Amino acid sequence: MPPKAQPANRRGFLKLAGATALAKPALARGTAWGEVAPPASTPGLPPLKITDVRVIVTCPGRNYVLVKILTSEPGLYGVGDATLNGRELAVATTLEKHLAPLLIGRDPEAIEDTWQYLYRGPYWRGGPVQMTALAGVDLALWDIKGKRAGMPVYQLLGGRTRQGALAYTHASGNNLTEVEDAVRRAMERGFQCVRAQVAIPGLEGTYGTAEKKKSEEIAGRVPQQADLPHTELFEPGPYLRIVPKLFAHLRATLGEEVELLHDVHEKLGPVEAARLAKELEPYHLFFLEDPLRPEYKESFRLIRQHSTTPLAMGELFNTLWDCVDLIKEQSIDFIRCDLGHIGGITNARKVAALAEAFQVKTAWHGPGDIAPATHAANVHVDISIPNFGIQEMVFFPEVTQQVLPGAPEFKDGYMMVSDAPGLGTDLNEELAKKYPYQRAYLPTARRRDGSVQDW
Ligand code: KDG
Ligand code: MG
Repeated sequence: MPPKAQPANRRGFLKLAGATALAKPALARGTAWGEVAPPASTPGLPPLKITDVRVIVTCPGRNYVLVKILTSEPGLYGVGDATLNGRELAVATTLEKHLAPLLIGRDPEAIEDTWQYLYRGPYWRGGPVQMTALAGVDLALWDIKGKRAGMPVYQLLGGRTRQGALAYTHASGNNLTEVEDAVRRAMERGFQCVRAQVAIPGLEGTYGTAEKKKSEEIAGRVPQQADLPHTELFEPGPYLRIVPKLFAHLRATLGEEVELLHDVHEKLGPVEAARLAKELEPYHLFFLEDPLRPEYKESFRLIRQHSTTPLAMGELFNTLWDCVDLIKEQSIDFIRCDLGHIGGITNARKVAALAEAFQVKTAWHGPGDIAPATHAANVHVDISIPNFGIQEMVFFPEVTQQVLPGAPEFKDGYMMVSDAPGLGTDLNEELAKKYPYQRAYLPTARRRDGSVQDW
């Protein structure tokens, strides 16, 4: 016989209530909501749930990984970018096999809760693969929130602080005059700020200079034809001799007005980087980018002690915590994380707020190997924070724009984001199928003696 449901007297009832409370103690304290965050309580709107998570890997010109999150509201979905150049399938698998099952049924409006759950929940946190997957989810959720609110994401972040994001493009060449010509072309196109890279004499395919095409017309500089990595050569001596000559030439021929930048791409040691920063001082760079490997943050002090060339760092960082020391010591002037590799807008706005407190500006990574959704996210953050510095940009080829429409537009030296609700970017799923994934790697680099060098 089952026990009677009703207690015989009040004392018995209290006892039973107590027993129930003991059996579910967390519920009684209001902390046992379970795995799924509480339903949305936006007044006037029905609760919303994630109903499907689709991961699309496509190669319209180069490989991209997209995350499409569908919701219980018919027609309401968000698209995020989860591209990690050369490791696309690792991120796609993480999303499909590990994150998607955790997302189904959750409230897409609870972005911060979902971020914390996916970042801290698995115990194994961080790293480029997981943080890129997380960024894909994060961007899709901000896209959904904006669409639901009928607002572009920058409005959700506090509204405009500026009309557009000051942009820089790339110029490169095999010798000083080729670079000069490329900078002039960029200036004619409306750029006030240009990153300049030159080939190292005697070494094949220096970083940033491999292509023969006008660098500002292609999405990224890394050719993806080869299905195995090709190897470039690097030697610090010739590199350190040619780069100051490049900037002396550019200042002599182009004058002081154009803002010039240079990417070291984490290739140098501390003393070499300090020497380069010091020798570039007379040419007043807007910034010298990523002079050291991300493991060696303390070595930035040495560069600082020897030069006033502004420093930027961060495209290989994966979390807010990677940025903390450099920012709080004011060892850099620009933090340039990749929103697509540090977990999206949710983490980037914290990086920006931390940087604001220490007079550091933002310069988010904006190469061709992240999809238009991340470029749009960059600009939504850029135009809604007080301490924006500059935005790297590329022009996507026609085929990429057809599959992934809505990239921010370039106007008179600035990047403009659309006022469409959400991020303003989308994915043409049918067309994406026509461009299946192609195995491709970033190049690697070696010294002349055959030893491994950072690319
Ligand atoms: O995939 C690697 C590229 O994103 C990176 O080499 C681009 O350094 C880069 C930059 O500054 O755009
Ligand atoms: Mg770079």
